[in-house]
Amino acid sequence: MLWCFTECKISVTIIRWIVMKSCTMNAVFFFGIAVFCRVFGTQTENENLALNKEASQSSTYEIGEASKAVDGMKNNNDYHAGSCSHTDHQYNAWWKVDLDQMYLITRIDITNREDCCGERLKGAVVRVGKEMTITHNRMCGAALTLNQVYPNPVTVDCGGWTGRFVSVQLEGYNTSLTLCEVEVYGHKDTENPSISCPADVNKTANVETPSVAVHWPLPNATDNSGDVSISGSNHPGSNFTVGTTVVSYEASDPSGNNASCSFIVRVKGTVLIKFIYKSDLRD
Ligand SMILES: [Ca+2]
Ligand SMILES: [Ca+2]
Repeated sequence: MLWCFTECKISVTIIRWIVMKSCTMNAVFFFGIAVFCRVFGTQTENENLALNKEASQSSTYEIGEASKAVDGMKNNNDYHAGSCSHTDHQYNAWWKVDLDQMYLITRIDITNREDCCGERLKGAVVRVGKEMTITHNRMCGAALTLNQVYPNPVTVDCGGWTGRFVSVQLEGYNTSLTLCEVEVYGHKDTENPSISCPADVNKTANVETPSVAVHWPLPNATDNSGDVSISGSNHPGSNFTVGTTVVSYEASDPSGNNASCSFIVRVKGTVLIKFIYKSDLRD
């Protein structure tokens, strides 16, 4: 055993720990708690990404500021202990947290109030996405049923959707939204999409129509996030003039990871030869 330094990347902060490390086993012990992590690796799935992040809500009732749902304390048996968010009684009450960065979100644990009124969470819709306007983001499953809001925590499966904003909203209900804690788990997406382009295309044009429309199938692109967009330098069906053109495509995922591919469009020219018969000649 040796005393040495190891760094573990946690969210956007690199915390330098003095640890007792077995340099042969790459096992790290921190104050007696065994933690295994890769040096400069990504954060673990056990990190609550929402903890102390910026939260907001549609309105605030008494001491129930939005930040109380991400303060790391639950106290779900006593709202007056001051660890739960609480909106006014209103239609479509909402709460959201800004995670600062995009993450692949696997699950969200919601701690519901248990000293009273827990049934108010029935019908809550959880959304994840990149948009500040929460209704533009994807729903994680269906609205919560009465059976789901007990017992704590209420676990919502987000299926790995990518997002920066996580929201809870009582869509279509006229009541208060109270959340004693919202924990968000997932990880950054560091994986590039994959994309494959079609084969090169060869076409022929002639002197009377020096450009020709060229068609090709769109590239296949996939990503671990299940969400990939494609952009290209040219569109299928575009006119190409005689010569060689490199057509390139780029695939992007919501976290900004990219991949590209290309293929070549070759257009050959032909000479139009007209035969003039002797009988057609005139003096
Ligand atoms: Ca709390
Ligand atoms: Ca990706």
